[in-house]
Amino acid sequence: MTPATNQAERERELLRQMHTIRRFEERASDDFHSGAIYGVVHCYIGEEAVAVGVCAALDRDDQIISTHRGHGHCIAKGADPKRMMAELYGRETGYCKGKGGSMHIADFGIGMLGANGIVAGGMSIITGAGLAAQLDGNGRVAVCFFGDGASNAGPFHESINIAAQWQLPVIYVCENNLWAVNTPASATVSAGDVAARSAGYGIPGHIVDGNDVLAVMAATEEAVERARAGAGPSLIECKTYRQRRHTERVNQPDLRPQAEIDEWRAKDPIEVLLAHTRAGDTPVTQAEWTQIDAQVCAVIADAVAFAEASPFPAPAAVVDDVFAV
Ligand SMILES: Cc1ncc(C[n+]2csc(CCOP(=O)(O)OP(=O)(O)O)c2C)c(N)n1
Repeated sequence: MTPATNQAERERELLRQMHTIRRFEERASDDFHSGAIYGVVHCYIGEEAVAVGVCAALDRDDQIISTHRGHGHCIAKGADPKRMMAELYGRETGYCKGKGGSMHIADFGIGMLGANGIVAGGMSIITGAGLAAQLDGNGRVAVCFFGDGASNAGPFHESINIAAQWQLPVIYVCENNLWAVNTPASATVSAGDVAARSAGYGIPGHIVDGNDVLAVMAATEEAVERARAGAGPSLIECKTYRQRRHTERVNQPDLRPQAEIDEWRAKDPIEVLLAHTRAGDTPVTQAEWTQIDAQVCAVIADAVAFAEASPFPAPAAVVDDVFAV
C-alpha cells in the first residue's frame, strides 16, 4: 500500500469510529427519553475527535481511564457496542452485568480501565497503572481522559506531580469543553489554559484543536513516543465542546450561550474530517459516506437488538461481585 492509500484508509477508519460514537449516543439519548434506559446518560457528541485521535495513537495493550462521559473512550479503545448498549439497558449481558450503567463501563481486555462517576476519580488510578507499567517494564502507556472541571480537583495536581517526579509513562488528556455543568472554565481555571499548568510540574503541555482528530492523533503520538522512551508524562489540552446539555436529563438548565453552541456546532469534528478529505486527493464521496453511515447504523441496531433480547440480572445476583456488604 502506498503512504497515500494508507492515509486515506486511516482517515476513513477515524471517521467510522467517530460516527459510531455519534450514532451510539444518538440512540442512547432516544432510548433514555423513551424510558428504555434508566440510568443517567452523558453524551460526548461533539468531542469524538479527542477519544478517537488519542486512541488511534495507542496500542491495544496501552491503558486508558475515562470519565462520566465515557462512551466515546470505550468505543475508540475497541469496546463491543453490544455489551455497552446492554449495560445501558441494565441487562445481564452488559459489561457490568447490567448493574453499573453508563458511568461504570470497563473492559480490561482492551486496556479500558473504566468510566468513573467521580470527577477526577480516574486520575490517581491511571497514574497507578503508569507506575505498574514502569515497574513491569512492559512499555505500556497509560492515558487519563478528564475534563476542565476535573483539572481543578486535588487528584489532578497530586497525580501529575508524582508522575512527573517518577517520570511515569502517563499522558494526561484534558477534554476542555469549556464548561463543567454550568460553570465556565474561564471562571475557574487559573492561568487560563489547563496546559499552562504543566510548567508547574516541569512536563510538556500542549494545546490542541480537539475537534481536529488528526491534530489530536499527532500530539498523542509525540507524547506516546516520549512516554515509551522513559522521558515521563505529558499534558495535552484538547479544546472542544459538547453539543448536548451536561446530561440527557430534561429538567437541568443549560446556561451556555446559544451563539457559542452554534459556533462550535459549525466546527463539528466529523464534518472537519470530511472536509479535510474532500480538500485532498482522496475525498470521501457522498455515496461512500452514505455507505459508512448505513454500516454504522447496522452496528447500532444490532447492539440495541442484543440489549433488548438480553435478560435483566436476577434479583438474587444483586450482591454478586460486591467486595463488602
Ligand atoms: C467529586 C465530584 N464532584 C462533583 C460531581 C458532580 N459532577 C458531575 S460531572 C461534573 C462536572 C465535570 O466537569 P468536567 O470535569 O469539565 O467534565 P465534563 O462534564 O465537562 O465532561 C460535576 C461537578 C461528581 N460527579 N464528582
